[in-house]
Amino acid sequence: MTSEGLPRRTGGSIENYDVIVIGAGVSGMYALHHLREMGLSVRVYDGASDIGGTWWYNRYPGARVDGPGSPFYGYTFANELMDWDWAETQSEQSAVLEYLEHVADRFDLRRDIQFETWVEDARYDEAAQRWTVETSTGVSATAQFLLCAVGALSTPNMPDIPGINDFAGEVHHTGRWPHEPVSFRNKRVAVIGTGSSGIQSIPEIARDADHVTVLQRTAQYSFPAGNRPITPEEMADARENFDALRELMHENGGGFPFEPRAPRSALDDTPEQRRAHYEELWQRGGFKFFLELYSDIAVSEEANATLADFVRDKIREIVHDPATAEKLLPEYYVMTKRPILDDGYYETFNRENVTLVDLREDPIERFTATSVVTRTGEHPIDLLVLATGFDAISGSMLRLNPKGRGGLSLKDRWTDRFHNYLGLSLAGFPNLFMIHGPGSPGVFYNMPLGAERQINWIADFVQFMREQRVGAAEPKPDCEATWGAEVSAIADATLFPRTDSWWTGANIPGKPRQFSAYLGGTLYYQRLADAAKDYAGFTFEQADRVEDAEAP
Ligand code: NA7
Repeated sequence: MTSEGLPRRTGGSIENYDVIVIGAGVSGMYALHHLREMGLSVRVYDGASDIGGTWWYNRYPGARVDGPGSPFYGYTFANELMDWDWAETQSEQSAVLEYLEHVADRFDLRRDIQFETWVEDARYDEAAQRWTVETSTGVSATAQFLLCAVGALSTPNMPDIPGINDFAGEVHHTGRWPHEPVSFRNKRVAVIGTGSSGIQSIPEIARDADHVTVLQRTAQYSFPAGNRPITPEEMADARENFDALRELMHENGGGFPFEPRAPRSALDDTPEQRRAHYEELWQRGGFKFFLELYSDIAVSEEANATLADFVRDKIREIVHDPATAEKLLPEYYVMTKRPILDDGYYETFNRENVTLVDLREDPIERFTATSVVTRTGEHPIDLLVLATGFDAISGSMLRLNPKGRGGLSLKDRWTDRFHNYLGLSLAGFPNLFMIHGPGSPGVFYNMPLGAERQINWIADFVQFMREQRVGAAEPKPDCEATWGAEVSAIADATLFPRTDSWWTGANIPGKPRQFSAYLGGTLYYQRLADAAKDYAGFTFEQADRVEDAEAP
């Protein structure tokens, strides 16, 4: 197949493609490669200056892979990419970015990516059966398909605190970290936020800064990252057995190369056995902690309390000052906010130069040019770190705000909940696909692998549409409703929706409160396979305008 016969450029400013991909992160890069291999013309736009998405932006000190360890956080589509040498299990940001640069070079991706180009508008043209995008550089482009690889964690959440814009010192959001080094030396630093980004960066900042004030709204459960060098033997083994490991990853509910474990309740063990089990996992550290846990931690309040108590005891044990330890004790159901991996987070509060402010009892009142003022006093600071997270999962799609049939905007469609089908398509928005959007496993799955699997499905669907000379396809509203009910039913059987988190949208004022990830593990991929048998969940319009001589 080739482009649809329309000129690639008309009048110098309108370009026409088969597929427009928004985002050149892990997902967008693979989408470009795979769709281009199919013979489609593809154009990728990204606001950043180079590839990498989340790994391009999140350069804060301590930023590391905190999901599946290397070498299994990466692409699986080409065995040769396993030749890459990973140094550590929890690779640092620069190592992941280097790997992605290598992938971009190896598959010559950059020639079809336009960087420093923000897609400002995306509109569906019903008559043409095509999407038109307008970009910040003045270039407009059209394509039959719009693939939104806009990132599940890429729209920063900027706190709205009185006087914050009056603060005269440096201000950096962890998700928009400067490329030039940030020096903390001889500086008094305040960090707002104790999610993964805050907890990864605070120990690093504290090593250099004169003083660090940690402004904590919610005390967190954090677990040892267990980072260590990867041995040459481990790399050799992973390379040799990658075909089998990939299969294991497909069979595992989280996309990891681990054998499925027989379910075992925390309540079947004695308190001593449980403690020994938790202690062993704690000492080993890493994401495997969560995968080797009892199977009912996230569903039974009683089982949950056993792990929560264990971590609270650890905090009391590690932190010397009892008053500080008390403030650090989390109260929510453990695991119901994104589990955090750290390297010496709680220990950092034993340093002389670190102060913890519990914002629940001592809230921020305002910023001045030189300080942050809380109810009980003023903290003079030189530099402010916003580790305040993201408008996650649905946020980047809402910021793009595509306009579908009849000009309906996504913002107007997603007022009550994040309607979607299979976590990748939207009724009223034909030929538009999302990667890691609401309704998909997204952040609950090994993300590069999840992206590959969604993109492979979308690519097969595109192929099917072109073979059938279909111009437009969109999901049926009743299939969206059934999908939404399934996503919610699975989540409601767990403790996850009971906690305020970015998984539920609770971190962004005014967002629909909905647990938006699909928690069914491998069932998701079964559902995708079933849907692709006859694509009965979609309505189709024949191609009226697509004049592709070579299309079947
Ligand atoms: P998170 O996990 O959303 O953490 C953000 C933190 O910032 C969290 O502690 C929030 O407290 C806090 N926050 C947000 N807004 C405010 C305001 N206005 N005042 C005080 N505190 C605030 O984002 P991360 O970047 O750490 O991690 C995102 C994911 O990236 C991570 O899970 C990995 O998957 C990679 P809250 O808990 O909401 O009370």
